[in-house]
Amino acid sequence: MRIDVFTLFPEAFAWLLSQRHVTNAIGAGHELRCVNYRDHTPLSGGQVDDTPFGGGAGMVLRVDVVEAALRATYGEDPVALRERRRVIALDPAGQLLDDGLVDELTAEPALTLLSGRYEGFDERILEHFCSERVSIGRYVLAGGELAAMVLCDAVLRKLPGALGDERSAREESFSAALQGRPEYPHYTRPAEHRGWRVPDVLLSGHHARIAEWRAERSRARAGEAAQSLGRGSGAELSSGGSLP
Ligand code: 6GU
Repeated sequence: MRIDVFTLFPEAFAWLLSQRHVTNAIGAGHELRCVNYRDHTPLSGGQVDDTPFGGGAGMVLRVDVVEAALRATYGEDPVALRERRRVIALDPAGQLLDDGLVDELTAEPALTLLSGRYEGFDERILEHFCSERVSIGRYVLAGGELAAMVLCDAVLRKLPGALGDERSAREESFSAALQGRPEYPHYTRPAEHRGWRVPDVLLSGHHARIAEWRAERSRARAGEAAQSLGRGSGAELSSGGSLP
């Protein structure tokens, strides 16, 4: 997997690049690169954005600047690039990121992420250079960098070898192994703290009963989560979270 993140703030990704699952993934041959739009702008003074036509607040990332950065990186017309590679704009109004989409992206050989800043992208970037728009939730962040990092984190930790123990990514919240439901509760030592006891079944060493208890707790949590969203069975938690 190779992920290229286009951003005005590549230094923001230093923390992500220092994380164990990311260094593990990179050690296993995967790549995470940042490209600064500003390094490729054809405009003077490092200009990358401009005021919106028609007036209004904020600044808009320019289409010519994004084209130059994509061309310099891939050596081809970005209109052709998106036909053979997923080029994802981080956009609060995009498709909501969930475990299913993360799995789909993890299976790709390469991803390109475009972060916007200020008021976002010139619409022609989205229309002509991107294969899709992805959002991490229905709220607005000041820029796409945190959203890009969320996506990278979620994808990279699923790559073989990224986590110390492969089981961590298999049987976790929203995974197929748990039928899309939230994960069961975990406990560790001490077995009792201020009178709060770990459920006896977990101390029993009885693997079948433990598995049954975990499945039951996972189902119960799906029900609670569904109720807090004010709707049905909890199964829809796994299916994209699109709101009515
Ligand atoms: Cl992808 N970008 C921004 N700027 N805000 C967001 C988002 C993305 N997803 C949720 N909020």
